[in-house]
Amino acid sequence: MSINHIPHFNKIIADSDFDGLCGAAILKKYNPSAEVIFSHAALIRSGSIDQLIDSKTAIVDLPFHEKCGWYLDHHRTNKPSPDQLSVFTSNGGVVDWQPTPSAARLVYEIIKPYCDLSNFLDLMPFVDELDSGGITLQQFMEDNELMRFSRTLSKTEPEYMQMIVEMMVGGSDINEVLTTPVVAEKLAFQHHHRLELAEIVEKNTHIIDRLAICHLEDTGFFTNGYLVTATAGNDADACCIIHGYSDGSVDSPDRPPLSASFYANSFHEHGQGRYDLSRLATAFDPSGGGHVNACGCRIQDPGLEHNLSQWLGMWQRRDTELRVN
Ligand SMILES: [Mn+2]
Repeated sequence: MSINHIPHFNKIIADSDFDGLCGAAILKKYNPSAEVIFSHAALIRSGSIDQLIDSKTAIVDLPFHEKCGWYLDHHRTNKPSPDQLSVFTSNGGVVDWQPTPSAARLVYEIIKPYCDLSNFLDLMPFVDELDSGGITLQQFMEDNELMRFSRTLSKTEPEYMQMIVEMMVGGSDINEVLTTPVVAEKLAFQHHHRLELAEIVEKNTHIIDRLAICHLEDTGFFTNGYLVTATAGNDADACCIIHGYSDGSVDSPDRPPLSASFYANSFHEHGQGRYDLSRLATAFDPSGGGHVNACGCRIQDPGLEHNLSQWLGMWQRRDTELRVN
């Protein structure tokens, strides 16, 4: 039996980051018998997990999929079109899309009236900040346990992710999670790994016309935008990170394909909200997208050099081509 407007669901498919993890854990706290599957935007878009999605599936913090039953998200480029929406809802689907700072926040507000979510309370502001570029330079440099924890979350660690979901469903707060031995061990690793990564990023980043370009392709290293924009400091308004492998594929989690991520410099006073970076992410890859300030795509034919030089051109014409009104 479902309560009020909350649809029946027995499966939760969520993004594999902190936002997706919290969104999934909150939904599972409401319905502990639901199965949680952590996925990734590219896997939804490529159709690789179509067979897992049915009308009892809730999708959180990921691109829209017409076969699911309940779609919850906050990404601007994922908002279903009016046509998609009317077809979907006439088939019984429910859409909760709001431009909240995090998808977890959206889920939290929906579930809160029906379920005790007090163990999530302390965590929510951080998840919002992290997912919407609200981390300050000071917070970033401090690299506290929550920052480190966010980097331990990955699609390549399904058992670890499930363990954390189970703890949160069981009522553990974030401090209990962080002090669990297996988590604490990963936090220590992340502390050291970041020092190493910071060196790699510094060595592989160059700035062209206030765009910091960081080449991590084929290095085995990955980073979010914060480390690159912190490295670039006031010399860049945004960054473009190239990662993945020249011989990678969306179906091999350990060896993803060549991709680009774009982030506005959230540490810079006017860094955010000025330019719509999602226009870069969707310029060649129809399945690229995300937020105005944070988005990504896969490198498309004829290849990295071409894509990158075109993006640079668009960036150099940013006041006409990317400017947000
Ligand atoms: Mn999100």
